[in-house]
Amino acid sequence: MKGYYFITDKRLSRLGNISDVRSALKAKVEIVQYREKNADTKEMYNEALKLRKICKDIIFLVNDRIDIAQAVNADGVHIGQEDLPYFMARKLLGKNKIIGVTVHTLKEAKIAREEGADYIAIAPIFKTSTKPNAKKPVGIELIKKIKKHVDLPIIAIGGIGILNAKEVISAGADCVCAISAVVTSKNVRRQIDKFQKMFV
Ligand code: TZP
Ligand code: MG
Repeated sequence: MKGYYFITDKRLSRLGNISDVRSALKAKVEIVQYREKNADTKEMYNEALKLRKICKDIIFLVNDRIDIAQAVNADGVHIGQEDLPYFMARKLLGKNKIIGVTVHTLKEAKIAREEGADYIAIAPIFKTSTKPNAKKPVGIELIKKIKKHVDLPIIAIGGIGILNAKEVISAGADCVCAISAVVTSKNVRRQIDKFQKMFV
C-alpha cells in the first residue's frame, strides 16, 4: 500500500462520484473507498454497484456499511471506533476481505493490530471541516509514534492538502487521503497526480 487513497464525497464533489472515481483511476489510484453518510440504502446500493464495476481491477472498499459491501462484492470495509466492532465485521465478511480501522490513539492502533485489521487510518491529522463530528487533530507526531510501534499500513486523513502532505508522508504515512482538496478541485485527476508524485 503506497500512494493516494481515494474517498468519495458526493456533497463536496463538483462532478459527482462516478466522474471523480474515473479521474482517480486515471491518476493510478489503487484504493477507492465509497463513503456516503446521507443516502437511502437503495441509493447507496445502486451507486456502490456502479462504482464496484468501475473499480473492477483495484481495491474497492465501503465505509461503515458491511451490508452494502457484501451486496456489491466489495473488497472490504472501512470502519471507525463507533461502527460495528472489528470482530463482528470480520465474522460477517470472512477472512479474505479487507478491513481498515480508523484510530485516534496509539492504544487504538495497537488494538486494531491485535484484532487483525489489515490497515489503519489515523485521523484527523489536522483540523478539518469535511467530517462534522471529527475528533481533535492528532498531528503528525502520532503518525511517527504509531509507525514505530504498530506494523500495519498507515493511511493519514483529515485536513491534508498539497502543502502539508509531504510532512505527513515523511512522518511515516503509507497513503494519504485529502477529500476536500481533491474533490472540490477543478481537475481531480491532476490534483491526485500531485499527491501521487510525492510518493516517488
Ligand atoms: N475521517 C476523519 S477526518 C475525515 C474523515 C473521513 C475527513 C477528511 O476530509 P478532508 O477534506 O481531507 O479534511
Ligand atoms: Mg464510520
